[in-house]
Amino acid sequence: MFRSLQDTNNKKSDLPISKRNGFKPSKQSQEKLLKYIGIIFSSIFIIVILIRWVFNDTASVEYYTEEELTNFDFKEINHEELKKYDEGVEAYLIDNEGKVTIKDIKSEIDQLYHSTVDYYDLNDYEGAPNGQESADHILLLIPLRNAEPVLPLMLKHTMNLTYPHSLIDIAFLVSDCSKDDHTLEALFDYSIALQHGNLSKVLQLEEEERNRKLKGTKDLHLKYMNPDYIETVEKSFDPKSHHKEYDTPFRSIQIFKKDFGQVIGQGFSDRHDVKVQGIRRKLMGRARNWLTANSLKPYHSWVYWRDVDIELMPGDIIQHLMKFNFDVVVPNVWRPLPEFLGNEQAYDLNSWIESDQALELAKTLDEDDVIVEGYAEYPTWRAHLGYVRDPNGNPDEIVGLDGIGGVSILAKAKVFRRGAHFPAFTFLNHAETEAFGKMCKKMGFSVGGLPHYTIWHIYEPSEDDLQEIARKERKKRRQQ
Ligand SMILES: Nc1nc2c(ncn2[C@@H]2O[C@H](COP(=O)(O)OP(=O)(O)OP(=O)(O)O)[C@@H](O)[C@H]2O)c(=O)[nH]1
Ligand SMILES: *[C@@H]1O[C@H](CO)[C@@H](O)[C@H](O)[C@H]1NC(C)=O
Ligand SMILES: *[C@@H]1O[C@H](CO)[C@@H](O)[C@H](O)[C@H]1NC(C)=O
Repeated sequence: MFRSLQDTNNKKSDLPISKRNGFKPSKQSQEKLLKYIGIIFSSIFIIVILIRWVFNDTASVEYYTEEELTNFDFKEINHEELKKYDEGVEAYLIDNEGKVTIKDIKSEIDQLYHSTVDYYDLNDYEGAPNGQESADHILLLIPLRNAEPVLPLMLKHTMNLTYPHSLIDIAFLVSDCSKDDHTLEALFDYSIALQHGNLSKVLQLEEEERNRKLKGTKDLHLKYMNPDYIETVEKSFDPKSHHKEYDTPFRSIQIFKKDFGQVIGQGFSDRHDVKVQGIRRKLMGRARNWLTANSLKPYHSWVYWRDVDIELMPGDIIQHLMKFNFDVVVPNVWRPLPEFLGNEQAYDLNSWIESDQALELAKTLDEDDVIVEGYAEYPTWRAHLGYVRDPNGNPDEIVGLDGIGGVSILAKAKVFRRGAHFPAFTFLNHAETEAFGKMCKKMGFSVGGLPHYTIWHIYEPSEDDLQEIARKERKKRRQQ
């Protein structure tokens, strides 16, 4: 946080920031402190030399030799003892006697923080289509609920991002997890490993341990998936294919916890009942708004939203989505299916182009009713991004959208600064991300989707699918 301006100093500004008028954004506070210490020591040294020169009488003046000056301030430092204050920050406070005050560190940092004045010209953080070259800062936002089992997957994807990690701040929001779920604790431990640069090692050891326990048994449903897809997944997670910044820590990670009272279960069938969709989506909207409001900093140019449960996603997705220079843009989201169900399926039906039929339908509904896609109750006849997909289509093709899904959204930060959000109430008969798309359109922002650029959601077998698989297994056993 103290470094908020470090990487953006080279940006142009409209205001006359120059050495001449002395108006300069402040730098990191600890740096400043060390600088002052340096100045104090050099001043003492110069004064001592001056006094010696003026009086030419060394005996009456107390002074330090050059060697003492360069040595004595570090003599009393107990590095072992100081280590515990070093979780991510260097917190050595040294006074001009060379003494280290440990117990005051917290309050002094607070004082230093309150003594700084930061300046941001918000025109500098508009977001550019070649954001990597202009060193645009990204805020990566991930909401989580009962997500413990998918944390390793999600974090591997995070590390797989080739956008410079030093330009990415990550913020997680953990809400309403059940008693037996340890999302928060696990996320905390993994995040520390991630920032230490050894998360891939930690995950690898965990996997080896699990494989030893389960003796290499795989999930039954994998036998029924398309072998090509399974092979692609295996290749994608092969450590040999990691890019060179894979283990590089991120600029920062923040974890927030807040419960909103989600009463609906996080099981697949619970989540997909039409009656609960409206309530569920509004609660998700609240969660997303809390997350943006707490984590968006003035130096962010882009915000990238990700759900936890993605299985395959190109490492350069941020750069790819950026280059269209849309205010809001989403990829296509599909999921694999067992071969007996047709191999694959459009997953995210929340990204769509509005239709006359749906506008007519909305007129017949109550003001507070929420239309949800993919349910017989609401025949909308909209064009879904999911169904426009051609596997061999041009991944650079973009179409305008009205509603969008939340699995993977890249938006310019200014969209949120201007007040767009994820409605936790019914807005134009929609809620959450679909309402966000509609709201952005109404506010004059460009909203688009890439029909032929696809990321893959994990496949979680439904109760029906599991029963079908069990039936097939029994049949196989009978035939043996
Ligand atoms: N903070 C928070 N996160 C949630 C909540 N419900 C779901 N999530 C997370 O939000 C993301 C989307 O949740 P899903 O349940 O997958 O929502 P969905 O995408 O509409 O449903 P599926 O597409 O079926 O997965 C995931 O990363 C979840 O872990 C919630 O109540 N609070
Ligand atoms: C990861 O790094 C931390 C801090 O350096 C260390 O405590 C931990 O043992 C390391 N874990 C592994 C598996 O290397
Ligand atoms: C990681 O990124 C690479 C390069 O874009 C991609 O081929 C691979 O599929 C990604 N990994 C996963 C697990 O999606």
